[in-house]
Parts: sequence; structure tokens; C-alpha cells
Amino acid sequence: MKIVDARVIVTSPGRNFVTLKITTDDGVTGLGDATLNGRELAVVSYLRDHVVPLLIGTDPHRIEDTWQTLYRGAYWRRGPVTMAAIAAVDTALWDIKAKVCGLPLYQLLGGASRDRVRTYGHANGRDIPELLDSVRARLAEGYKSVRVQTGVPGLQTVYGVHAGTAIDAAQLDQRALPVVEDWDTGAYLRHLPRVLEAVRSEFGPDLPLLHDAHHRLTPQQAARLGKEIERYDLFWLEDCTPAEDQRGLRLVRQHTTVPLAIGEVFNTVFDYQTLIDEQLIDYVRSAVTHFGGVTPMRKLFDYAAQRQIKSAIHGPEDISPVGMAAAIHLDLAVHNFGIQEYSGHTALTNEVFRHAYTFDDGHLHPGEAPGLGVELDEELAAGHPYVPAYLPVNRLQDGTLHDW
Ligand code: GCO
Ligand code: MG
Repeated sequence: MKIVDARVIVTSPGRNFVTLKITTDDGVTGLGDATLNGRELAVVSYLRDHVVPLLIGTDPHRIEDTWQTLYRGAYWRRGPVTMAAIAAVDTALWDIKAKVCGLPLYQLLGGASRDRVRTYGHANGRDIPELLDSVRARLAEGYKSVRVQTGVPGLQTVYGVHAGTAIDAAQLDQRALPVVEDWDTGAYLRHLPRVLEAVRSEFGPDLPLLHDAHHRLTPQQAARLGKEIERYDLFWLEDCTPAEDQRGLRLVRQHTTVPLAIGEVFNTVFDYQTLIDEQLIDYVRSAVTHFGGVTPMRKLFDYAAQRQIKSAIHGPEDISPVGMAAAIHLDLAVHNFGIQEYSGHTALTNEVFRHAYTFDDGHLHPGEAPGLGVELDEELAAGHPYVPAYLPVNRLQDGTLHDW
């Protein structure tokens, strides 16, 4: 069996997605997600100009060897662009192998370790009453665990409440620039305990609650926040610091028992080394799409399991249904599964990417279709071409750039 074609398809059914489609001489096709939100075209070039020529004529069954060739063979290793490109190839090859076997991918990963995959959804509000309504809406949709984000008094826009990079009409003039949001760490630290108090008193002690600090705090600030919110029994506090300095998490860990989740912007296992070795976190958050694919995710989870750390694959709207499907197969198979983030996609996105996975009663299942179980409608995709779009940037009130 040989790879005879590999094409990169960019489509924007409401937001941009980058998909690699690999075809073999037997006519079997595989899909991989390479969407890097706000930097999509860099990955398109990396794939088209530097990866596709290396794939043509090779054996699609040699997944590990292809991964090592793309990772080590480039000499220049790691980084989000490289690892998103490798992820797309790896995922597409797993899709092909599973289709050839006539099995859903999870069967090749060891089979199901559970019957269904628990998820959490997003509740957002400009203020606390709007947030409480949003939690009610998620519960009505079936979610059993909810991430809560609100606006902070005195700030115009806050992570989770603003639109992110969904494409709006103003961006269709093709000159989109990042939206500038504002930030005040003190105001946020004072506000969050009140938010959690309100949510707990409305919904009681049993509802698993999550919160994403979105890389905004220093280790000292995160340690203080963790102590203050311990009594609200969070399922986790996410990305409390940027974690580029992994040692910073030692300070947070020494001061609080709040479970910590980190890793959505990481792209190799080396970003986790201190965090896992010293058990400084409880959940690893990487996405198949940004971490080099199914192969290294499986290795990451096995490494994390040695320190009783669980999986929590990143699953926002900017992971395409192809990346989501790969995540759900892993979730069903790995023993140390924790939870799966699931925001869902627009109806149009689900038409462009028809998928076998289902969401029911707050749980996902990958379905039983061979491979990943996702088909890309290329004609429909072509009707929704790429639109330039950026994630916001964040500035303190004196204008200093801060982490978003
Ligand atoms: C999450 C994330 C996302 C990111 C987004 C960036 O926890 O889901 O923080 O909302 O901001 O994926 O592209
Ligand atoms: Mg996050």
C-alpha cells in the first residue's frame, strides 16, 4: 500500500479549519486536523510545501516511522506549526489503518475502557446573573460538568465571554486584526470567589465546576487564588499561569489542593516533564491537533499515568470535528481518562464534517464507523473559503501587553 495523494483543505464554515486528506493507491482515505487558530496558513504551507512531497510513495501503515521521520528528520523540532502539521499526518494515517482493519480507531488503541466519555461544557456570562442562566442552559443540554467564566466588574471584555475567532461580518473585508481586550488581575482575583460563591449557592455542592484562568496569573497570584477558592471544590483550575516556566507550578502546588489542569498550548511531552515528574498538575490538556497526533498523545497519557495524572483533551470550537473524533477515540480507550472538553460545532460545520461521534446525556461516544468516523464534504467546504481571523490580545489598563 502506498500514499498517492495528500491534499490540504482549508474551509471556514463559521471559523477556519485546516484538514489534511491522504489517499492511498487502494483508494482508502484518511483525515487529519491541522487547525492552528489565528496562524492557520503557516501550517498549510508547512504541509503543502514541506511535508506532502515526503509522503507521496510511502507506506501509510508505517505510522511510527513516518512520525519519527517528520519530527527528527526536519532537524528543527517542536513548535506549534510543526507539531500541528505532524498531527494531521499521524491522525490521517491512523484513520487509514483503522479503515483498512474495518474497525473504529479506539479498537486499535486497546479497545474501550469505558462505555461513554464524560464531558464538560462552557457557561459564560457578562455578569453573574447571565452566567447562572448559561449554567442552566448547559444543564438543560445534558452537560453534567460545567466550566464557568464571567466578565469582571470594570473590564470591557474577558476571556470566555468575548467571541474569540468566530468569523463575523466585519472580518469579511479580509483585513481582520486582533481585537484588544483589557485586563486587571487584582479585579479578577477579587471577583472570582464571588462568582463561585454565587454558582455554588444556586446549584449546590454536587455539580462539578471548572474554571479557566487562561494564563493570566503569576505563580504567587495563582497560589493565593487557589487557597481562596478551595472551599468551592473545583473540578479544576485551568492554566493558572502560562507554565512556560514549569518550576513555577511548585509554588502553586505548595499552597493549594485545588486540582490543576495545564497544557492546551503545549506541543511535546518535554513541555510537561517537570509538571509530570513532580506531580505538579492533575490533568494534561493537550489536543491531538497540536501535539503531533494520536501517537504522542497515547505516550503522554501513559507517562502521566505513572504519576496518577489524568487526560483532559482540549476540545474548543477551534479543534475541527476531525480533531474531536480522534480525541474521543483516545478518551474511550485510555485507562487514565479524566474528562473531555466539548463545545460542539455549528450546524454548518457538522454538515461539512459529517461525523459518527454522538453527544448524548452529557457524554460522547466515537461511534462504530471504521477509522475516525468523519467524512469531509469537499464541495460544501469549498463554498466556505478561508477568512483571515485572529485571537484577541490582552492589555493592562495602562496599555502593557498581558497574556491572553
Ligand atoms: C479552552 C481554551 C480555548 C482557547 C482557544 C484558543 O480551554 O477551551 O482556553 O478557549 O482559548 O482554543 O484557540
Ligand atoms: Mg483553556
